[in-house]
Parts: sequence; C-alpha cells; structure tokens
Amino acid sequence: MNTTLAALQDWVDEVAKQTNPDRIHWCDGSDTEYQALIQLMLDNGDLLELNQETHPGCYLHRSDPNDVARVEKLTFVCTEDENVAGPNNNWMPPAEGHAKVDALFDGCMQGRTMYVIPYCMGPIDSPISRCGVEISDSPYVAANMRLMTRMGKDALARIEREGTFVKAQHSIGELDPNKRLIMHFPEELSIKSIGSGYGGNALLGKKCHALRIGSYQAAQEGWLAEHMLIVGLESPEGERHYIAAAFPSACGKTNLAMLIPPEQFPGWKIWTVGDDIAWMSVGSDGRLYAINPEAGYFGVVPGTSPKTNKNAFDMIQRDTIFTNVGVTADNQPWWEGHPEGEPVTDWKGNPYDGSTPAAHPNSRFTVSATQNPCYSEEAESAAGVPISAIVFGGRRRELAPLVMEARNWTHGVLMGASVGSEQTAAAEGTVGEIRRDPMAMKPFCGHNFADYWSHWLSFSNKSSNLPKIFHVNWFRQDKDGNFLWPGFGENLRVLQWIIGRCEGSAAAEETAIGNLPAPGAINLAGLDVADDVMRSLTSVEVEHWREEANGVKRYLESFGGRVPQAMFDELEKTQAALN
Ligand code: OXD
Ligand code: MN
Repeated sequence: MNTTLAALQDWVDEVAKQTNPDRIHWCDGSDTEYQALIQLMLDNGDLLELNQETHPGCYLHRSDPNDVARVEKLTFVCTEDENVAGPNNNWMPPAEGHAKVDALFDGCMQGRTMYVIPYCMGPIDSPISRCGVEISDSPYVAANMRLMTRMGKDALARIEREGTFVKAQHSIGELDPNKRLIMHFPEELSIKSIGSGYGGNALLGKKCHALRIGSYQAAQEGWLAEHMLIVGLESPEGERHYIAAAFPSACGKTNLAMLIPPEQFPGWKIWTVGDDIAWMSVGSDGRLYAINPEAGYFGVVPGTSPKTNKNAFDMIQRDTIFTNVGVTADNQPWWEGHPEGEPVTDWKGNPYDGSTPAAHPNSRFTVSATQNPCYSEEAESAAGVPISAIVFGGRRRELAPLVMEARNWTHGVLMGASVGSEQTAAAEGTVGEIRRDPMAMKPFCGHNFADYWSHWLSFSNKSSNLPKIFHVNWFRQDKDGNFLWPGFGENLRVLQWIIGRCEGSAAAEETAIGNLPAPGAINLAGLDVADDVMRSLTSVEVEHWREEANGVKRYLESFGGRVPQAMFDELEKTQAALN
C-alpha cells in the first residue's frame, strides 16, 4: 500500500491493470526525485542539457513536431446531458467517451514507468484549493508537474485527509494525432488524456483540472475558476490593490502579471500572484478573494526579452525547462526576440537556415513561480488576495477602446461574455481570425456557457461588495498595422486609471458601451502618444459598435434558451444608447 486512501490505491491498481506499466513510481515531490527525473530524461534523450555555465539547471525538450499546441477539436466534455456541456464544447456521452479513450489506454504503458503524481491546486492549507492525482507515463509530465503545482507528499496527505481528488489519467500513447483524445468527465471529477505530451493537453492540473473541471465544480459549489492572471499593484504610499485579468492564450497575460513600471512611476511596485489561472470565492467581508491554483509558469517564450519583460527574461536564466526553442552554437537557448546570440539549430533539431522561426511560436518555458523577481508571498496566502477589479481583454486591431468600465456587475458579465480576439498560436487553428472568446474561457469552460454566465450573474446576489469590471485592448492598430498603444510596462498607466475608478478618484465619461477615461484622466507623462491617437483609443465608433452589438446578440442566441434573459436586457440597454 502506497496510500492510506483505499479509493486512491484502488484507482491506481485499476489503471495499472489496464495500462500494464513495467514499474510504478509514487512521486514525493522532493528535489532528489526531480533531479533523478531530469537525469533519466537526459539519458533517454527526452531532454538536452543547455549551457550550464550560462543557464544552470536549464534543459531543452523537443516535442514531436505534431504535438506543439492544445488541440481543441480532440478535446471533449462528456456529460450525461449534452446541454450541460453546451455548444461551446465537443460533447460525447460519458459511456462512449470512456469506451473510446479506454481502447487507447489498454496496454499503453508497457515498457514504461507509471508515475503517480499527487498534486494540490493552490496553497496546501487553503480552503479554496482542490487536489488531484495525475497518473502519467511521461517523466517530462512528472517533472513539469513538480514545477507547476504543489506536488508530492503534502498534497497526498491532504488528499488522504479529505478523501476526495480529481482523477487525472494521462499517457503520451503513441503521440499520434489520430490516437489523441483529451476527455473530461466533470460529473465524475475525472480526466483521461492520451496521445499528447504538450502542456495544456498533458499537465492535467492546468487547463483540464483548474479550468474545465474547475469551472464545472465552481458552478456547483458557488465559486469561480477563471483563466485570469492575478497581479498586485502597490502605490508609492504603500497601498496595494489586486487585479484579476482574463485574456485569451498568448495575449500577454504573463507580461502583464509581471510588468515593470515605467520610469515615470517611481515607487510603484508590482507583485505577481499568478499569470494564468485564478480561483475566486466571496469572503466573509463580501469581497472576492483569489488564489492562484498553480505554483509555476508555463509561458510563451518568443518575444521575451529585457525590453518586453525583464522579469521573465531574468527568471528563465536558470532552473527552467524549455520546450521547442532553438539553440546557439554554444548551446544557449534562443528564440525570436532574444536580444543576443544567433541560433544554429531550430526547435526541431535541424540546422537553422532562417527560412522558418528558430523557436516554435508556441515554444514554452516551465519555471517555478518563486523565481519571478516580483513573486508575491501572498501567492501562499490560504485566504487568497482581495480583488479590486476584474479586467477582460482580447486582441483586437479595431473597435475595442484602450479601456472601458462596465456600468455594473451585469454589464461586466456581458462585457466578459462578448470578448472577441484574434486567434494565436497557442491552439491549432488559423492565426489572426477573430473569434468570440467569452471571459477568455472558450477553450476552457467545462460546461455550457449559458449556465456559466448565469453562475457569474448570481454573484450579484451573493454580495454588494464585488470588484468593478473593466475591458481593455492593448492591440489597436492603425491602417498600416502599427500598434497605437505601446503596451508592456506602459499598461500600468491604464491599470492606475482602473484603480482610480475603484477608489472613486479617476474621471470617466459615460458612453453607450461603458465608462471611458475622460480626456487627461490617464497619466501620459513622458509618453509619446499623440492627442489624436489617444482620442481614437478612447472613443466609441458608433456604427461599428452597432454591428458589434448585433454580432454579440447573434452569438448569445446561438446558446439557445438557457442564456439568462438579463444578458439580453443588458445588451438592449447598450443598443438603445447606441441608437
Ligand atoms: C496556456 C494557454 O498555456 O492558455 O496558458 O494556452
Ligand atoms: Mn492560459
């Protein structure tokens, strides 16, 4: 017996019987174990050692070239009633889902070690945290889970105490896209994923548990599981506000979570609590409190430089697993946007000839959050951090202003539900196409969006002390494709206005689509943004917004009768004001 919890031991025995591994290893989460996993992967070729003088503790993993992103078309939510999964998910009845995926799992671990990986999503002693156990035949997954979650014996002890855990079964299978399935069974709190070793498909604590299973469970239990960073902003006077912000994948969440204040903001400090996921729950004072269920970052590498994100750049100089970057002649990691060196080998291991990027556009770093220079100790707080503002955003070259504030909670939920964004490389699909991505949860909401919105709306009955809701867009472009707003650290100017709105000190103008910054209300000191550019960033193009409102209405209607009427009523207010 490796655990006192019979339900866990029985499940592990069952999976072992089905998959037939040579060995079973129960992960304890120790440093010795991590080093042994690294050594094993160096020996078997899963990892390559990078230059240990310049990058101590850094390694490179090269994926199968057919396995470099999440695959939404192979991702399913299996619920008894199709309407529970909703039109936003690929659906299968649970019995069929199990049968299909189990056929692939049969005997798949022969010749391999099966890792049993107990993990806790969130601080070990937080009531908001939830646990799971991942079973995987990939040492890469075991090592990454050690960086990304609280993994090992403390998690196991909590699981044994509570008696409940999410069952997360994974195998890389044959890494064959035709034999790949990522199945979620929210009603059973279980996940079965096979055929991929890519982070979002294989590190099951992250998207599969913390978001898909999490969002379903949160709706049952009265909390929120969201695709949001959590950042703390400290003013020179020492006052801290925490903001939770949702952006679609690869839209700069990690950058915003660890931004460096512009030099015109002396004394301001930024604290990162999380860069991708927030679990939030109403506290006894009626405020919304957030924890980051993760303990590490699985961030997009290309573009990371001292100019764009010095904190991230510094953080990944040591003890980092790189996936699918290029390497230089002296074996340093290299990617597009790296400030120095040049690649000699691309992410596939071929000689670099400049015809295609050296690093895959979705190449990633995995690193412990504690290496972040602005890591907040509050990330370990059992109570979580109080959220002052919720921010939604997308990547839109037109239409959406730099920032707007929702009229009230219901309008904020509608704003979140209306998020549209250009597709990025984080998932398979056509990069650049606009798609609706409500609350940046399109790929991650584990149940019907209509029910998810109802759940969001229900929070206005739980408290009158909720955060204000905003929408931002860092990605507006002119006709020639130049960005209108400098972004990166300068985004603090917008966050400062948001905090000012929460405190009642920043000026705004009411418009049909929400409250926009009054002229001069955003601090532009030392920034070279022309007046007319600022005007177009903070004005409402009425005709275009009328079309947008019609598009949002059609989108909401596509979810049928389950959509709460309050969403349509709120949209009508916007439409009436636009007319
Ligand atoms: C991620 C994603 O990896 O959103 O965080 O794809
Ligand atoms: Mn993400």
